[in-house]
Amino acid sequence: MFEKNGEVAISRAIVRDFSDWFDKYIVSDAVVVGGGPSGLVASYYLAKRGFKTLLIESNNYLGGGFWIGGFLMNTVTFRSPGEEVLREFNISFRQVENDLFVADGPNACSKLISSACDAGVKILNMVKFEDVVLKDNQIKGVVINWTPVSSLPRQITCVDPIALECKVLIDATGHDANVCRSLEKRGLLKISGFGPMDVITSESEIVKHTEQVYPGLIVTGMAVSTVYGIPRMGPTFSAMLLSGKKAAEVAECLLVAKKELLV
Ligand code: 48F
Repeated sequence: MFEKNGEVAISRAIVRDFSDWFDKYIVSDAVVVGGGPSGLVASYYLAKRGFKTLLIESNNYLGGGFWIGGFLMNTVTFRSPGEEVLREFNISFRQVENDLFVADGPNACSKLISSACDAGVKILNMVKFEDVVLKDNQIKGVVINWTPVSSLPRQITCVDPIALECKVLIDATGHDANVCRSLEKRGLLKISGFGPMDVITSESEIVKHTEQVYPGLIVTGMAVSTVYGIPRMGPTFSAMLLSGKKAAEVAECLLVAKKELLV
């Protein structure tokens, strides 16, 4: 029934294909850290606009907190104008009251993942952002390692990380803001910590403050609330989608400006 390709051919196919594409992405236009809703949307728009985009996710699965809404119930909610982005990603949704919409988490999340892949985003899952590469007060790349390395006892995991180069880096690591934290611990960035829940304030402020926080570093999604002390918002997602979209626009402006400088 099946052709005769054996174990060696299969191992070789994996090693060659992975090494081939990974080699090409040792230098990228944009690296997005975190594959939750904001990171998926940001990387989708960047790849769609023709930028070489690498997404790094520490979990095996992508999607972050977008599979499940609040209280382990997988209905996800969106306040207007988030439905515009749902339409762009072909995600089906239902109106529950004026300007409030719901969708099924698994459907919405898988559509974001699939759209990002189809747009050409390359993905390193099970890979953890550890640190930035920083030269002349400018972000130049990321230091990464396989996720299991950090989960095993130190005596058997003295494994050095490797570094990748990028022109623009996006922190989409959610509440932890792990990329921004790596600057904070060197005294290069101030982080306020997110405030108590207030969805009406939170969503607008997060989109408004989706911006470059350090030369070459843009912050998006809930990481914005952590950096700027903005209230948390709980299980609603329009700001995640619109913040991801804005992060891609900000990144595009930086990438175009950098390209013009080189000409
Ligand atoms: O938490 P997450 O979904 O972030 P987001 O895009 O969306 C937040 C909402 O899900 C929700 C909310 C608002 O609706 O309150 O929480 O801002 O996804 C963050 C992703 O980043 C990954 C993490 O595994 C998750 O998938 N991540 C975190 N730290 C690292 C990382 C790291 N050091 N390296 C790689 N990935």
